[in-house]
Amino acid sequence: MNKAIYPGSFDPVTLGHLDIIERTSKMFDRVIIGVLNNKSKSPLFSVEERVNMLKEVTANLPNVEVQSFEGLLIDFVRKNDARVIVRGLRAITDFEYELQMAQTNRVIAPEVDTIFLTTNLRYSYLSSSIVKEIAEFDGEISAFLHPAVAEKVREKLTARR
Ligand code: COD
Repeated sequence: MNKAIYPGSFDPVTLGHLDIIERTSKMFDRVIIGVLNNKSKSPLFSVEERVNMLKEVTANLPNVEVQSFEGLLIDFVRKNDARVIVRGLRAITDFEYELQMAQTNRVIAPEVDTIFLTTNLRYSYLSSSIVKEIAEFDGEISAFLHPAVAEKVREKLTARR
């Protein structure tokens, strides 16, 4: 089976991520979204919340599955018996980090390749961090997020005040 892993923090998933997921789901038989549970960071949403949001917004894509992972990405890729990692590229600023990661992962696991999808121009400026900053200051976030995710961000920030 032709399988791809799309890993990330997804804190929270944006329309930019969703665009990459939809396009990837048309290219592969199966897409596994890997949500990093990074215990050294303090994300806005817990890993369970991020996984649940991703499940909700990808429910219309039958070949997409969502899992969390800890530790090395390559171990997660191997555990799922996949050979391809998908990453999104927005601008040259993403490129250096992405290239370093892809090359390092390839040394660790030569059987695994990383492929890059360039962002949809509509979302080329979009990042989870910017959306969280706008929401912190009560700005309008509905242009950047699925409505269900936008609602969860508002609820989370209201609960934290
Ligand atoms: N348009 C298109 N793509 C986008 C957009 C957008 N608007 N926004 C984000 N993306 C892409 C990103 O470029 C990325 O490819 C993907 O979507 C996910 O983005 P994030 O920001 O949620 O995820 P990251 O970059 O924080 O994920 C990093 C990993 C979790 C993949 C990385 O830290 C990792 O692999 N960690 C595990 C430990 C490990 O193996 N380390 C060694 C790596 S060499």
